Amino acid sequence: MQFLLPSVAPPVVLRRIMSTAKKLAAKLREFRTEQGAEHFSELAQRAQQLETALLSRQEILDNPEPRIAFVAHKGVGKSTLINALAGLWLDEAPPPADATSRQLNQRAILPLGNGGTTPCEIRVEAGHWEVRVEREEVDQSRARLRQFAEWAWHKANDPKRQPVEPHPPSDQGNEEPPAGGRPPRLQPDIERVVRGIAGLPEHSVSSPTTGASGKKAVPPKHDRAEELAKGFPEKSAFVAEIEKLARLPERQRLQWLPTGDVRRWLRETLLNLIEGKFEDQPFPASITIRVPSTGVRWNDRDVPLIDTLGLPAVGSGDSGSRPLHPLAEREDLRLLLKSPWTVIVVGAQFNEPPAPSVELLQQMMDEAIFFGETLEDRTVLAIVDPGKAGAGNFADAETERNQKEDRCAENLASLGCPRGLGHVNRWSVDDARSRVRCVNILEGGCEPLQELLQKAVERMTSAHEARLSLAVKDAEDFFRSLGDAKRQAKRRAVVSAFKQHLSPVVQKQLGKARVFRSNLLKPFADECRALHPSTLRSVIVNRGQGRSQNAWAMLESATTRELNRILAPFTDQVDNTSKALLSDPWYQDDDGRSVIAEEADRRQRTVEAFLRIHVAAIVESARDHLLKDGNIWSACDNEWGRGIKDPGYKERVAKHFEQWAVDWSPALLPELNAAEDEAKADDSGMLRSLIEG
Ligand SMILES: Nc1nc2c(ncn2[C@@H]2O[C@H](COP(=O)(O)OP(=O)(O)O)[C@@H](O)[C@H]2O)c(=O)[nH]1
Ligand SMILES: [Mg+2]
Repeated sequence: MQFLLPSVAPPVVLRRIMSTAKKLAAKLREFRTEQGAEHFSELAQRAQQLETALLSRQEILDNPEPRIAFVAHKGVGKSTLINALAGLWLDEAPPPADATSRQLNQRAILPLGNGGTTPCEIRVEAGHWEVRVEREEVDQSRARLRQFAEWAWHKANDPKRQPVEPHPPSDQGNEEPPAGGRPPRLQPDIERVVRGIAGLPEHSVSSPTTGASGKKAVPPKHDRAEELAKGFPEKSAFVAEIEKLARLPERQRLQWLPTGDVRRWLRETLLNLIEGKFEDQPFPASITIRVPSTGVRWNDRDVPLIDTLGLPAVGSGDSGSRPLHPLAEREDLRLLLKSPWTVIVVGAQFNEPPAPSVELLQQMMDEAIFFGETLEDRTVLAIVDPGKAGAGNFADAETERNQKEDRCAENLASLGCPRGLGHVNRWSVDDARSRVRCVNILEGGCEPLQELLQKAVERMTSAHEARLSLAVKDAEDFFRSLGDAKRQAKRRAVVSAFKQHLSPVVQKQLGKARVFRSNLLKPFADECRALHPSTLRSVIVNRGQGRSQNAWAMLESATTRELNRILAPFTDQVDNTSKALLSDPWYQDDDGRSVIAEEADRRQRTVEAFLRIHVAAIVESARDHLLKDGNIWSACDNEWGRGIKDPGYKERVAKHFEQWAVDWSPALLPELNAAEDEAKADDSGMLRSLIEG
């Protein structure tokens, strides 16, 4: 059954935002599914988040179905407020300001007060007078019948067995009876329907005669269910009998239309429904009534009001204790309150507001993530004043109401709203104050309440619009900075590819470099050994002065060759890595090419810096060896005797070697410092390890 408001055409500005949002969402989708998206998974993930935000907020605004749910413990006054808003009085005019609760209840169309608590939620919508019932799942109704039958059978036939009473207030009537105990009793509102449907009503429940005091009706002397049960020695036979009496399959009626005085007709119909009196009624899962107006308007329409199934009454059972998590077993309420178009009116009693709903507020705020990002924008607090204001130590009623509102506002602010979504700015007491109203419906409280609710619907709508605008802005920012972000993603990918490809080469060549440094003259010695003795002799005899094949030329070419052998693999690997990356289509644009070129260049410079440092070290150390280490020369000395002993010869070789280093790597010394700085800044640690190694 659909009783939703038709979609309301949004104003021009909103329409523009919504069409922008649609385009952006499509663009984001395209972006994250485009070719090469695997290369920037972080960006794609961000795009996905932005798309989800856009789509979900858009969807909310595409289907505006505002409604106002009244949530409170039983007897706080939900139904009374709704009855007053929608003007549901038997004689149209509200009762006089000095009416007692009893008079009020007798004139209200909605069942109020003790005995008027309903077994399901009641929705009030604008339209032609009508009552509709949404039926409960048959299995659920059957389970309720069975529980009732078992309870009544035990009460009649097994009175000595300890009853499981008082049952926990959260009990919804579908638990297994504990072993050894009497099955738990159903909640009174539900038992009332079950009895009605089974044709075994308790005589006192049909007339709600008790006032707001919350006192229970006097128990009936003869319980017909109990009497009937006495005739059934077998429990299962009694259960079957109750099921037979209830005739669940025959109960198919879902609609009631007015006859005679519509207002009286509606009141009677509702009372009969909640007492299970109609022969053809199912067990109601929810009741929808249509009346001329709900009293709250938005966009030229009436906003439906929902009277939710009350939370367990407070103080009636175990000395005023309230469950810490009132929504724990109320999936129905959680879903209703989660809906982004539900304005939540939390009801509080006048005595000590926001009690008894403090825990409810706390739980809602604790679970703000579950209830969605606009929870606080949809929540208001109504303090129900049943005519008590001004009776205490206050100058007048107005002062006392104000004081109660302040108290609730402080309480709301102290909950730390808005919660859960990374908000920095919490409500001030003033912010919270605009969401609290103390209402006495008999003393002109109706209009201010309507105003409060209208504002709440507007606040809720603008919150949704603001959130969509925010998502649009985020998506626009994303695309604005996408060029940079993509370039950065490319850079990160390139850097890590180079690092990955170079590090094995670094490890290997580092080993070679160490070996070389520990035995600098080995290449030279190898070179000498490769020469024919007569050639070697001529090299030495020329005393290092000839143009070719003299000793220092050999030393230098051997060192150069060794250095190249160590360094070439670095350079090759830098080239290979560049080529490999460039073969990937993702890098085949200006950005990609320049990022790779930059990184290759940076790596090449790292290698060169290493080279310079290494050469400097080699020269210094080789020079020492050449000058001081007699062993190097002693073989030559022994063999040829001449010239080698001349100290000037060694000096010339050493000097020449130094000059070689300068030629090989110009401006060696200043570069050395720069290379060291570079090493410190090198993120890969390659140069550092090269130097320190
Ligand atoms: N005298 C008086 N009684 C009120 C007023 N508002 C609510 N009540 C009584 O408080 C009780 C609230 O019950 P009800 O609205 O059924 O609470 P619900 O269980 O939350 O729906 C009823 O008996 C009302 O008559 C008021 O302004 N004046
Ligand atoms: Mg009620």
